[in-house]
Amino acid sequence: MREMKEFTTIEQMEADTAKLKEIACGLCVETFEDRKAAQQPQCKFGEDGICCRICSMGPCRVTPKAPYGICGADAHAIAGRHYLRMAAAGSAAHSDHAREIAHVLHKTSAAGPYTIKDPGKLLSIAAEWDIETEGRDLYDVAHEVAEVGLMEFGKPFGTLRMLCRGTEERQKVWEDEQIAPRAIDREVATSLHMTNMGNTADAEVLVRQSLRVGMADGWGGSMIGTDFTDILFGTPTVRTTTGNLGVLEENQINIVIHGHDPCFSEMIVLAAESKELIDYARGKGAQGINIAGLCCTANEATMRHGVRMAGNFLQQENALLTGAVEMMCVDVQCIFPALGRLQDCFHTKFITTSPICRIPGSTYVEFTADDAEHAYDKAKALVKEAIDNYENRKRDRIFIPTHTQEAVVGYPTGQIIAELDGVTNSHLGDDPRGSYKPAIDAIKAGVIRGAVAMVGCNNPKVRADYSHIEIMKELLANDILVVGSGCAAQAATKAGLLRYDAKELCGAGLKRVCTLVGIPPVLHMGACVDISRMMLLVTGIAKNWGIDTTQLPIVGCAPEWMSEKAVAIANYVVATGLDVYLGIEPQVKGSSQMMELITQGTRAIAGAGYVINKDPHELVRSIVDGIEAKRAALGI
Ligand code: SF4
Ligand code: MSK
Repeated sequence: MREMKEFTTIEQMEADTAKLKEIACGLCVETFEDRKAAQQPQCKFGEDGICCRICSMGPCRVTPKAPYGICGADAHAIAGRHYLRMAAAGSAAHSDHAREIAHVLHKTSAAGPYTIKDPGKLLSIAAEWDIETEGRDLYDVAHEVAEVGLMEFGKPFGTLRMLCRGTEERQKVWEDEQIAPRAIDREVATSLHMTNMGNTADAEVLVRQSLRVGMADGWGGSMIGTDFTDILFGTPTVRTTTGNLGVLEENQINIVIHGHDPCFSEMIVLAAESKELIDYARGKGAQGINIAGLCCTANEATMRHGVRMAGNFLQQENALLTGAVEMMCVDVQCIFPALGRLQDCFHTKFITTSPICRIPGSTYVEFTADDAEHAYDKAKALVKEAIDNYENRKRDRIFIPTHTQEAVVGYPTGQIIAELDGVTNSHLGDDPRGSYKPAIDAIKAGVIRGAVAMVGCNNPKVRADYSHIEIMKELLANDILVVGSGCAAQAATKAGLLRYDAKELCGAGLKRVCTLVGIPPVLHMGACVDISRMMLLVTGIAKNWGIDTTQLPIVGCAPEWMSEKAVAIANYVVATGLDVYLGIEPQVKGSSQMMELITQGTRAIAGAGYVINKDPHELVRSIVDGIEAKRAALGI
């Protein structure tokens, strides 16, 4: 019998990080741990969300002695305004990423370099949006779909088109509660306007707008981003890859792609596959070109090309510290400015590519949709530059950790349902998969007790990846299926939880499902923007069950979140009717009213709210209890 490969423990990951940290110390360069230490104690007013610098009469800090800012704003208004600004900034980030993808879609042509990889998805969105397709050139249709998508950002009237994908009950909630988003940009601008000096000071109204601007992300920007990315680069399919820093290769040209927007990294991946450049690399003494990913660009590229994943958010400095990276090529979001200084100690070329993300110390090679026709040539030039840089490696400074894990990735919504449908239909001669019934039956029967969307980042406030991994393992043991995205999915990758044999960690019911269907118990759904896929998955289950999403034994969990994007996400997940379990407290603790609104108040609006607990073991117990309470309410 084949022996099962060990799972990687958090201690093994930490030992690797400690060795890389020693290298940093030896070179007298700082890492996030040093900077975190230098920031202690972190400002309590900021932590509690009760420092306001929205106008230049401030900054105003709320204390028992001074309970109001100069304008008279109280702690609830100040904390509420900053919370809404976080949600608006997060929504803006995801949505602007999507806008860039829409512009690239608008530049597609049969001549390339950007072509249509999923014409079926293009045609189905065209049909959904009443765009004529009969007898038309595919690229004409693509350009019109892109234009209609772009109108969603700034249209003057109506609400977002994709809201009609929701359950009827949800659509009514969104309409009745006035949280149905209008144009994406309008919700972001309205949020900034509402929080501008001298505007909304009512915390309840600020929380309601947070839900609305979050919805503009999840059912607008992110959903458009995901769908258009699939049209451009293909809807992901299941494939096997490898994860953790050990994917960097001692004898190959290592190019790390990092960020979120896959448009340029797709070209880097294609360029690195060209025979011309592989031969060039061999001519320089390397065995090949190894593309590895960080953060969500890794998630995008792995789902479509099997690109190996070097790690998540807090591993970005570690990747450079291996001394084995010829080039780190970044696009947007979650990129440490520290990389600009760190690269000076190594031969690594740090390349920024987006006007949205300019970092001192980097070399800027601009990529925008306006210049899409030259993207492949630019990518080739960069890959060649990385190859030329191989000879500059400081070989005495190389340390590549050895831990790697296999990972099965690429489960978009349709794939998950088709796989689960395989449980009952696998005996049939043809393959009529796609019914939600087996998935629903498995939940009703209790073979699967429920599901958790594990999402979010790393945050140095807690032990990196510990909460992700501990929570996921305990969920599996309780027969709760996990779908993951973003850095949470990468934590699962590093630990080995995306392997088929991770079913051994499951309770009897989930293990049986994984065995019958042939899936890992943690399903990799993609990047942060792909949480929109999760919203469609729960919506599909609810519709086919004949209930609303808020009744499902399905919740979201972000135990190590840090980004403003996570605030936007948490808001749209709650607005979709799913409770969100957080391991990091939102910065509103200084306002009892805000704490009550985000944990209880939203339940009256959307039927869901936050549960916050810094202890991962207590948090997972409350998730299990929450799921069991939903089951009891359904009588299953
Ligand atoms: Fe102070 Fe009010 Fe200005 Fe905020 S808006 S800085 S509380 S005066
Ligand atoms: S990369 S937003 S640290 S998930 Fe999407 Fe990871 Fe969070 Fe960035």
